[in-house]
Amino acid sequence: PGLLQGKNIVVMGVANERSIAWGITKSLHNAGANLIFTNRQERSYQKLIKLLEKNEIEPKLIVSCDVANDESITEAFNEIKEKAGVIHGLVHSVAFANRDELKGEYADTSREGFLMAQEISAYSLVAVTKAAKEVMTEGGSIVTQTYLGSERVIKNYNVMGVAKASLEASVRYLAEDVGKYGIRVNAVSAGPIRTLSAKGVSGFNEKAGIIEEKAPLRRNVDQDQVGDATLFFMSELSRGVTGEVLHVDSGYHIIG
Ligand code: 0WD
Repeated sequence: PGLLQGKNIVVMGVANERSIAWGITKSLHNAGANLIFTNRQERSYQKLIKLLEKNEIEPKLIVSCDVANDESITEAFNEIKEKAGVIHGLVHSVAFANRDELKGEYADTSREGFLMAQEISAYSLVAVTKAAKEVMTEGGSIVTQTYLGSERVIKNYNVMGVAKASLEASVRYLAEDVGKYGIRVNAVSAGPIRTLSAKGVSGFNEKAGIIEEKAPLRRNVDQDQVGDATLFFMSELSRGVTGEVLHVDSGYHIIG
């Protein structure tokens, strides 16, 4: 049997075939998990239905959830509780910042843009952890997606880098809060991957090129590699690990 046989896992953030959450979906499905999906937009819902059909993945449940809205989060997790009873994992793969704040100088960030990036990209993990822990009555694992721009100044990443720093600090505080219930909280810090969201950050090609040149492995990572690292965090193989940020970036973060 697979590592996640009989486990109910919620995946948030499949927008299309390129989404990191889609690579994660394939890894978790291959390990035998029952998958529950949430998405924000009707457009993503239609894409998800087609992707699942094409890949012969039977979802346990699909619910709509806008992480900017407390009511939407409450409704989504109530429906999950009602229809699935218990969940054992949650994948948070959601972020947002205005495109015009992902270029130029960080010092030009607007108050509104700063708050929006924090709300959707960092506070959302806090809000969904609070809701998910009520349904994780047998213990569980929560995994979010972050990026090196939280630790270092990476050109154009700006307000999102600061939101990711907040997200990673939240991983540590949340890990302490829910550890007593047998729930672990970790993050995967992926190298640059060409997705819908990545298109919003100026100079993507440049970033990917630097990885091929400078990272120890001399190649970029893909959604499947992030998927397998997330599978590790979801499974009992990582039972001794919480509050951690694991770099899946061909080793780029160790290079000065
Ligand atoms: O290079 C990259 N692509 C990296 C991405 C490197 C390292 C980390 N990451 C992170 C991102 O910052 C994000 O946290 O991975 C996560 C997933 O990003 P992605 O796969 O690159 O992006 P994408 O395919 O655009 O998915 C982002 C999802 C979309 O899903 P839906 O179902 O809503 O279309 O985040 C969603 C976005 O729409 N999203 C929201 N979901 C719920 N409520 C919201 C919201 N308010 N806002 C955005």
